[in-house]
Formats: sequence, structure tokens, C-alpha cells
Amino acid sequence: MVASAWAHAGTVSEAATAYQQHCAACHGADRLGGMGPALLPQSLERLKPDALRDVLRQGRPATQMPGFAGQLPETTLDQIANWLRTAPAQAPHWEVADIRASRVVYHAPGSLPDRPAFQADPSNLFLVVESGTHHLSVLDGDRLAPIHRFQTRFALHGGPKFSRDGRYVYVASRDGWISKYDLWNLTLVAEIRAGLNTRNVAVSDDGKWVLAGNTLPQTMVLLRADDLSLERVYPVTGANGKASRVSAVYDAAPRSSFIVALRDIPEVWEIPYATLEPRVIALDDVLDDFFFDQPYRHILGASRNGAGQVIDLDAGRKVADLALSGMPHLGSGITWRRDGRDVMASPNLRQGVLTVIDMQTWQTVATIATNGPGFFLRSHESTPYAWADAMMSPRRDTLQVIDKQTLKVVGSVTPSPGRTAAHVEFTRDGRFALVSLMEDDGAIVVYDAATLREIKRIPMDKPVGKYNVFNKTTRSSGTSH
Ligand code: DHE
Repeated sequence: MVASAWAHAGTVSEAATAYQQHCAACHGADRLGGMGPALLPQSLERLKPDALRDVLRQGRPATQMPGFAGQLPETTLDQIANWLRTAPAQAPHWEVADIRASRVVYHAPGSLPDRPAFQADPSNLFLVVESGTHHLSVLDGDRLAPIHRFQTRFALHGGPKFSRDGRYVYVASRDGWISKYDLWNLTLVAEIRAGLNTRNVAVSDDGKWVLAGNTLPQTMVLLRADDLSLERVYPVTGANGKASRVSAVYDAAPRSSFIVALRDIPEVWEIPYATLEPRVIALDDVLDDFFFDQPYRHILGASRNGAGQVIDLDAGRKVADLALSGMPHLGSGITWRRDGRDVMASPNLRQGVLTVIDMQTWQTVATIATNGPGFFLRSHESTPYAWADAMMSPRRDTLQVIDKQTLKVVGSVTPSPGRTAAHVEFTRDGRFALVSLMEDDGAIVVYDAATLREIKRIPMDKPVGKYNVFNKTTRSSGTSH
């Protein structure tokens, strides 16, 4: 062995030993997580190298994570940070028995009252994901005031998914935990860890099933919606025998099926509620980002290099190409009616544009220049405007307001200069627009949707997304589903 390889081996074993001494009690001897989150390369993908070193040195405020600066030498902390980015010697696995053993039932089905425990209109509640110290807040959408706050698992991602009556909500953490809350009783009902790294979750419109899509392991996990018990694990392997990570799972209510987008193989899967057996649709290209038309007949998809295509799910094939550039974020697209035709608009993660597409001809109707690349786009049936952020750009503090008829920018709001503002959701009646000020001492900033005047601020801990029960359960065309 050459000298550098000896040195590397020594470093690895020192880091591993330090991990077992100082970290394993909370994060698990196998790094799969415990009281603290999993520390696998996939779990740390989104944390910049400096941010990881800072957490090791200074800890995480308002959590059990202590800082090790002064307690461990700087070199050891750097070694641990590097070592955590490498795959464990034993490939992590998460089998049926692990999933089953992880399940916790806090309230058995049928054991809680069937009526809301509060005065607020249950259909105009908002759920806000606060990513700072990992909480969910429940807002009364009429009084625009919080009524409850829950601790959640580490790093929720993706939209919460509601049962049709709005009573239950299902959320997924990046660490693979699926949690079910009863919003009428304001309590956690059950939890299960479906994977080690999870993309998102979908709930069947008939209220029976919850489907989680994983990147680690490469599986989909079907749960019973009532108590989150495990029904089935689907290994995700393509016709060519190659395994794939899941990009996302969606509930296609009008088709009574789930649709599964895959990350590494050119296939889309449809899983009808009736059979629960996947129907595989072969594609020319892998899709990374997707949008469904309202009937869920078509998928508008884009690969990471920006190539766009339209898939007809009934025919099971591509029916059109889309003229897209940059990195369109079709998943955040919305639709509305303009001059008697349905149009779809999508933000772009790389370019300061919104692309507007005719849903009949699949041609681009307009390209609207914005302040910069953005993540989310939102509207509501009762407002003439769509709201777009520019959170991937230096103008991340400003949202622009676009007239859905003229396709012109007609206004803007800057809740706090220099501080990131993004993700809008409207009240049930579309009168107010709630914007996230995504900072540690952030807020939900409420605007009058007609005058763009600020109405109030509700302090929150790094709020990311917010979700209105009525808009979600009625599948408003101005929001995500
Ligand atoms: Fe998301 C939804 C993918 C990074 C906040 N994001 C989704 C969905 C997908 C997705 C497929 C739809 C799932 C659903 O709602 O069920 N997101 C991705 C990525 O591939 C990407 C770019 C990289 C990654 O590591 O996953 C990514 N997402 C982010 C962020 O950095 C954001 C801004 C902060 C965060 O918390 O991670 C972020 N994503 C969100 C939010 C939604 C979301 C708030 C739900 C939007 C909604 O309104 O429904």
C-alpha cells in the first residue's frame, strides 16, 4: 500500500471511531438515524460542505444537536464531515421487517371524535411547513391566525396530502418517515418509516392507500391509509433490469390510479387502485419534472437537460414535444382559462422566464420575462393574477404578479428587502395571498390579492410551503395537487 492510501485508511478509521463515540447514540451506529436524522450521503446531499462543518462545530439551535468545537480537534471534525459523505462499508438496507418494526400507532382508527375540536372552518385551514426547527403550523384561514403547532420528523419535503374530506393529512420527511395527522383532533395518528431517503407521498382519492416513493432503497411502499400498516413493497426495476430511484408519486384521482415518475429509467408507471399492479409505459427519455393536465390524461414532462415531451397516458406514448429551455420547473406549473382555451404556465429554475403553453396544441403561447429564475407559481380561480418568485436569483426577495389575460407583469411585492420570499397560497375564496418569508425569523405575510396591500404578518420559523385544505381537496387549478 502506498503512503497516501495508508494515511487515508487511518483517517477513515479515526472518523469512524469518533462517530461511534460521539454521534452514534443519536444518529444510529449504522448512520440510518435514530433520535437524530440519518447521516448517509443521500441524506446530506442538500447540505453544503461548509454548512455540515458548521453544524458539527456549533450544533443546531433549538435541537438536541450539540456543537463539538473545543471538544474534538478541528481535524477530527473535518474528517467526520468528509467521512459522512462516503457510503457506509455495509450497504444500508431497509426491508419489510424494518418498515413494519418502525410503525407507531398513536390513535387506532375510529378512536377519535368525528368532529373538529375547534371553532374555525375546517375547510379553510392552512397547514404551514416550518423547516427551521421542523414544525407544522395550522392556521385558521378566516382569522388568519395560528390555532396549533406540531413538531414533525426531520426535513419534511413536498406538499402534504389531504384525505378528500380534509380531515387527515399525510406528510413525508426526506428521511423516509410518513406521518398521518388528524386535523380535526389536532393530533398525530400514526407514523412509519417507509424508506431511508424518500421523495414524496401520494394518497388515493378513495381514501384507502398511501404510496411513498423512495430513492434509498429503490422502492415504492404501499401503506393502508387508515393505520399506515404496510401492504406491499414494490422494487423499482425497469424492463432492462436496471433499478431506479423514484422521482415522485402522484395520485391521479380522475383515473383512479397512482402515477409514478422514475429518475433513472425511461418509464412511467401507472398503478390502478383496483389492481395495485403497475402498468409500465415506456418512454424515449427519462423525465425529471412533471405536470399533469386537470383530467390526468396527459403528462407534460421535462428531463434535466430541459427537453420537454407530452405523454398521453391512455395511449401510453409520447404525442408531442414541448419547446422549453433552461430548466423548466413543470411540477410547479398551474393552469387557467384564457380566451376560451386552457393554458399552463411553468417557472424556470435556470432562466428568468415563465413559459405559457397552450394545452390543446402544446405550443408555447408566451415567454414572460421575470426578475430571475424561480421555484413556485400560484394562482386561484377567483383572482386575475398569478404570483411568481425569483428565489433562485439575486431578486429572491421579490414576487412578481402577472395578469393571466394579458400575460404582462402588473405588480410586485417585496415583503422584506434582501430576504427570501416565495411560495404563495390563497385563502379558500381567493381574497388573500399568503407568502412565505423563508428565514429563521421569518413569517407568513398576508396580502390582499386584489390591491397587493400587506394585511398582516404571522411570525414563523423558516416557513417553506403552505397548503389550504379547500384549494387542495377541490384540486384548484391554481395550486399543486
Ligand atoms: Fe421540492 C415539492 C422535487 C428542492 C420545496 N419538490 C416537490 C415535488 C418534487 C420536488 C418532485 C412534488 C412532490 C409533492 O409535492 O408531492 N425539490 C425537488 C427536487 O428535485 C429538488 C430540486 C432537489 C431535491 O433535493 O429534492 C427540490 N424543494 C426543494 C428545495 O430546495 C425546497 C425549496 C426547500 C425544501 O424544503 O427542500 C423545496 N418542494 C418544495 C415544496 C414543495 C416541493 C415547498 C411542495 C410545493 C407545493 O406547493 O405543493
